[in-house]
Amino acid sequence: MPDCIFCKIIAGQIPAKIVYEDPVVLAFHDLQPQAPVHLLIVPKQHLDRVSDLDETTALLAGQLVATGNRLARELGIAQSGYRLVINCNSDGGQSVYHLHLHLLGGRPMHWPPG
Ligand code: DGP
Repeated sequence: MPDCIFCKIIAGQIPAKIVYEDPVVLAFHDLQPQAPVHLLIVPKQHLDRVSDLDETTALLAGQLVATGNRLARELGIAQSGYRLVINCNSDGGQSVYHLHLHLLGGRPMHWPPG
């Protein structure tokens, strides 16, 4: 998607602090971190939002979560705990319309998030 900021990061057209890449997903530091650990895990395939997942793409959700789990272990926050978040559309707090999973950790999280 030509105007998608995360597609541009995936294509290497704009910089990001990339921490993990495989043929399906890319993980990088959030530009506006909300916690000591705040990574974004995105599928390389462009989907606007989580509600666009269907039977042909649903496995991507598992790959995002599995990558988040592995990165949490590698970053040493698996034991203390972490949060995996996917925002959907405006009321859900989504601001970038390329499906992404937030990995947040390194401090206690509050609930409800507000
Ligand atoms: P969301 O609100 O769920 O759509 O989260 C989008 C996140 O993306 C938000 O926490 C800020 C982050 N973000 C926006 N633009 C950029 C960027 O150009 N680079 C990086 N690394 N993160 C970005």
